[in-house]
Amino acid sequence: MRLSRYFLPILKETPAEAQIISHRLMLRAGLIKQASAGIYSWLPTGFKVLRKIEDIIHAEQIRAGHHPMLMPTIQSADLWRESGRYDAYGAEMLRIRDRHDRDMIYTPTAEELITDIFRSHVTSYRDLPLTVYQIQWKFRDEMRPRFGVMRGREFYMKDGYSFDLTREDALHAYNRHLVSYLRTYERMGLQAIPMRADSGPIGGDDTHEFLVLADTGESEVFYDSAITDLTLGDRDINYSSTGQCRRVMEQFTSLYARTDETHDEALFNAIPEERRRTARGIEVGQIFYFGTQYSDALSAKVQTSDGSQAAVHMGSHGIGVSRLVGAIIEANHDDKGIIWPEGVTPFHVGIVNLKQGNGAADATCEALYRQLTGHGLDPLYDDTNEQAGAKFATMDLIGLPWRITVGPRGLKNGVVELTSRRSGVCVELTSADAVARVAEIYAPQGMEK
Ligand code: P5A
Repeated sequence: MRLSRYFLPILKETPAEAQIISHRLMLRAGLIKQASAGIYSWLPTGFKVLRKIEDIIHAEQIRAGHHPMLMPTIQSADLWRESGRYDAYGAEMLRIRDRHDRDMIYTPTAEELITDIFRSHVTSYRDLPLTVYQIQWKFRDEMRPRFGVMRGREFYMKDGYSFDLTREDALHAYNRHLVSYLRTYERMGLQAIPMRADSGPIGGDDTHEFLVLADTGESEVFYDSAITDLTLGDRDINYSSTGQCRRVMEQFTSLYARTDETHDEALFNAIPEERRRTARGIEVGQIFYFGTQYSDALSAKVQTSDGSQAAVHMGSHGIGVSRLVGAIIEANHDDKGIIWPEGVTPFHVGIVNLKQGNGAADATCEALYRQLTGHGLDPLYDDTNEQAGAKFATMDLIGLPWRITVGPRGLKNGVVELTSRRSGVCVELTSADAVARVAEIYAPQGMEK
């Protein structure tokens, strides 16, 4: 993309209404614009990041054997009355009346609708296990929408639903989700710690939240510092292996890590003092096992091998897709702006032309642009007539992980500069080597897809 043709509405001033850094940076870098309280438009650069996050989620869900689908945002109140949640959900649920005076709702979650689809089509234990998911907008009329996309009213969520014949199978689905979520967050450059949590209005016995540590997080968390040493890395996971998923799950959940809702002072104090940590965290996902709560209420049964009818065991699993954009920025920024992890960056590399209109500089930038694009990369070329300082400030603010700087002085020696946004380290190399280096940096991600 050429910046002169792009829509990147950068704000010079820090918006007064934004209280936390990610919200400020999202507004300043032209990622979002508030439409009304807790409701945002996603401008082109923000939308690119959102799509990158979605792509990672889809890839990891499909790898775990789950099927993508899509359900409507507006639903009839009838199913919610059947489950008992129409009244129970309270003021957070946006209730709408259509022209025929029928009660409708804007979906805050979709357990009811998916259970209705399930009971209409699945009648035999032979069709189990089954896990489907969607990435769809949700609405919760939060009392205090705040911190930008972190606590929105309209927000984008991955919501998955699993159906199993037995509790044992359902627990495998739970563990499989826990493991696949760890990989999903790691690919976004985040460490999200699974913590035992409270189930709230979703219900259920077993639930873990995934928290990214950040000072601005809304939850208070208590954990054993040893947990932050754990990573999945490039461990090969066989998602159909009950034993392997359980072992990884146990490894990541055996150390103490809880939110304030489930915190147990006595257990916490049993951790060696030097490893006890109290911090704040952003909840970027939550998984639930709730047994037959919804299948009993909505009569979702299958025929078992002995011919009897059994209510299915269910779980649901959520990732806060739009919230993740804010969470990633909270965890990756400095005083100049955002520092995108490579997995979610809106553009792979920025090209800064220090002297627009200089023949050699223009020609080198054009060639770089062509060659990077030829490698399947997505560069952002600042071809505007701004001063060098302003161009650097823009690149630093929008946070592309790599920048190639081209100027007449360097070109006299046959070199351009390649700079890492994160470390600030800058190397001089030929433009061909710069292209090869950037292509190499992104190669492993290309292969994962
Ligand atoms: C799981 C999927 C559920 O709704 N039902 C379907 C279950 N879980 S949850 O924990 O309530 O939400 C899942 C994730 O969505 C994000 N989230 C939000 N993001 C932005 N603004 C909000 N108001 C908001 N509410 C929830 C969180 O990341 C949460 O973990």
